[in-house]
Amino acid sequence: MKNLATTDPQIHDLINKERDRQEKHLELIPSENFVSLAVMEALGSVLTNKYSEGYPGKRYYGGNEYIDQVELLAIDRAKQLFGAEHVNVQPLSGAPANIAVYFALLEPGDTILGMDLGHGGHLTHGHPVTHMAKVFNFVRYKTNAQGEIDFDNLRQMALEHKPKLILAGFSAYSRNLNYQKFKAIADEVGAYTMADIAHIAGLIAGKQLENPVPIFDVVTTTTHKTLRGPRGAMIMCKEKLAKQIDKGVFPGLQGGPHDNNTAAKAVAFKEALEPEFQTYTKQILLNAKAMELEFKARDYNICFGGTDNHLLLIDLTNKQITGKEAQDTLDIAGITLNKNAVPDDPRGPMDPSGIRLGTPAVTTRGMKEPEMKLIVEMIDRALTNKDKPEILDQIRGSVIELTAKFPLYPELAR
Ligand code: DSN
Repeated sequence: MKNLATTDPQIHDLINKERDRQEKHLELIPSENFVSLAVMEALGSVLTNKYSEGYPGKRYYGGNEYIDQVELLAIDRAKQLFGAEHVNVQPLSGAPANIAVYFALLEPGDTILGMDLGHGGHLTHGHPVTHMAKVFNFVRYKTNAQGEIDFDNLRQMALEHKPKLILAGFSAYSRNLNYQKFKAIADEVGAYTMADIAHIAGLIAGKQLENPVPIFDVVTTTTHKTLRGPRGAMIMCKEKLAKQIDKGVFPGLQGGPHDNNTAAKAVAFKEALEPEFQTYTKQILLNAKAMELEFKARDYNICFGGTDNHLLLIDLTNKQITGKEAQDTLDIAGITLNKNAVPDDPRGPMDPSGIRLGTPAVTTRGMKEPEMKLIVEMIDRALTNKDKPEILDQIRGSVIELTAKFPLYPELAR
């Protein structure tokens, strides 16, 4: 980065510090991952210079002959990956993708049935603090005591509230979803079906989890989580909704697409179409299962009974430590995860009862089941010694030793 070093040494320095942080910490935030150098090169390319409001062949600016080809490649590859009829690759991130769908399909005041945030849902699925909650009438379902989605209750809620859209898909729910059951209930009440697969898109693309795209009307996803692409999102839908969805994104919500991100999405989709991506995503699941078993052996309370995907939500109430204390303690030890509410959490969101962690990023580094066992041992040791700086220091040393065996970007110039 010699130009950056000369022009802006402060930013150059901070980027290198962040790079070292990523290199020397264990990244367990389940929504984070490490992209390939090819994805990074596309992101840092001259495509960042272009304006291209509109869609391939129908732009409001000239000079889009190559950008059109980039966007069409991204669309074609996404269609191949997920078997989608129509794809819009322009959403800048997950929240605008979801907002574009609501406005594309619904009228203000319409009812949306989505999962409660505290039970693993997402802010953009109708949490009262969001702007969308002022525009649409969100009704929220929950998981039952066994950590399952109670479809009888969901059907009763659908019959009572008559939603125009039923939403499946979560940011802290670790079990498989029965898409056919959602679809049957939606059909009964005449609602659209929408899945937000942001967390599990890579696991679906890698053929490890069921794909809702052929079943649901609309499926949104970010591209930077298990899918291991650049920050951004996309919307997949049935052909009959294509025009509405495209208009919902542009001009309904966004301006010019970020063409460098579109190119990087295309690169990530190409990588995800390779057989190695299936091996990678299979290992994500094996690693999450290995963590689950090790946590259970150490008497940790895994919400929803365990995991079928890449993430674990852990209720720490029986460990006499809060989510925030755990996150802060693990930060000192070099292990990064996030505090998270657990179902019907009696504590507030800034210091909830749980932590959320996942395996996509450590799996990208090449770590496998033995390393997962080691990581859980380190987490447990840190949490049980949270007031002993010398122990946290020792764990920090072990983290540096472990991460050095699985280097990130060794060939990337500084
Ligand atoms: N922030 C993402 C996550 O961590 O799950 C979702 O928006």
